[in-house]
Amino acid sequence: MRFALLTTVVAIGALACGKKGGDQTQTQAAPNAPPAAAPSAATTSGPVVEVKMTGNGSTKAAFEPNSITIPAGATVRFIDVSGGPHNITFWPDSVPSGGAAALQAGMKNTVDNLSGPFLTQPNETYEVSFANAPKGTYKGYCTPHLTLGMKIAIKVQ
Ligand SMILES: [Cu+2]
Repeated sequence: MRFALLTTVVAIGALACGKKGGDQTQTQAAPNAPPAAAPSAATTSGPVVEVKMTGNGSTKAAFEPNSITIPAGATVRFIDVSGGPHNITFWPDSVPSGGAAALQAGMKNTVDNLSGPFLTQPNETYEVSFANAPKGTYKGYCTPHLTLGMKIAIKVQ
């Protein structure tokens, strides 16, 4: 009787182990998922050009530099250095034909048409991908500081 009980316990133990093994196989399959997150890296493919957003919070605000030339497919990284909140908004009628659609695809979390989110934290960044953006000049401004002349011209070569 005692032996019979032991055998049963061992049998259940073996069953449990078998089940665990099956789970491990499933868990091992999971690491195949991370590569799916890779496409997010594609948004920053190509060269990255940095532009600082500066100001003193009242009378001065600027993109530095306020005129840049970038190669086709580049990404512009805007950095909130001081005097925020800042953002980047493009005048839809200032961009080359087809440029608005390219910017819409290259701008995340927009708050309005071709208008990026407001950066409030020091060193907070916002990237605009010019992937597939036609050559030409894209004119933009910072919504809170347009009256202070915070504008930028980005020329895509
Ligand atoms: Cu600003």
